Amino acid sequence: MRASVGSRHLSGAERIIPIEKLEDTAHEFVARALGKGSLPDRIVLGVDALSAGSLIALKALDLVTLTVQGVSESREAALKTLEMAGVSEKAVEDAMRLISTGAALSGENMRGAMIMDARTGERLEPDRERGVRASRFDWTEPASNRIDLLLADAGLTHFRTKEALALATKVAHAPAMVAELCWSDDPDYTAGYVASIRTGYVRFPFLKEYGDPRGGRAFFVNGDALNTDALIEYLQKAAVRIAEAGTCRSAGDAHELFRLIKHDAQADMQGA
Ligand code: WAQ
Ligand code: MG
Repeated sequence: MRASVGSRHLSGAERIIPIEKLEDTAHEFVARALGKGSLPDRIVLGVDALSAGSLIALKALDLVTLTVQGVSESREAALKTLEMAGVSEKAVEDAMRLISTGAALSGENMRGAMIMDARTGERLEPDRERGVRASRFDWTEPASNRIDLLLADAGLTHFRTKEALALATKVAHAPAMVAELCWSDDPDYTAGYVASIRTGYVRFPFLKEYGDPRGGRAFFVNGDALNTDALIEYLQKAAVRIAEAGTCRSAGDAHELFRLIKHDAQADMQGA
């Protein structure tokens, strides 16, 4: 669903559902489009059939929140987390600079993500104004109910957290993906995250200052293994359902954070 007034985007949403839920979901989406304050003058509902065999089932990344308030301390810990995932310091610095100043060619926020070489920081997305948008991901109903409980226990009840965790889980499993860095472009929403298979979803409540309208996403990739067309096809078109929740924990300082995610990465390697 996409709702707009003139050329201004008002709201949008997407689900992957069994066909029995189609009428209810269409109803819910129209209600959502009408409930956003300003009245849309255009609502677009699109429905695509997906064959059951094409659905990819994934387990959600484990989530850890670093509960510190300082932006520079959080960005420093985000840098170290990205380094643990295999991203170079230069690539992280380039990404943070671009996201905090407007990564689009025009100097605005992008609607989608940058694709960056994890070693050199070189930008690889074909459209540097819009970026690449990940779509076609959703929770199965049991996993959705389970993650709602776990997130609520952790005090994380904002819809953005659940949605970002699903997006990050899909993105982390993309071909040639190394890690992702994100923070919101909403001036009131200061949280951001680093995500990768190795580190899980590492959440930072203050990755930018309150009131800052800049935000964005960087997908860091292994340039040697990259097939850009295959990557973009996966991000935009592969239908991913998160069928199992991961854990939700918190760390009081960076040392505890790195201990937790290092321990997890080693346990995964031994389990593999
Ligand atoms: N695919 C790729 N990039 C996207 C997408 C997408 N589907 N949607 C947004 N972006 C990019 C775009 O550059 C936006 O400016 C930027 O990401 C931020 O988007 O509590 O709310 O929707 O743990 O503002 C992260 C922390 C919140 C969540 C992310 O992003 C938490 C958020 P927003
Ligand atoms: Mg936003």
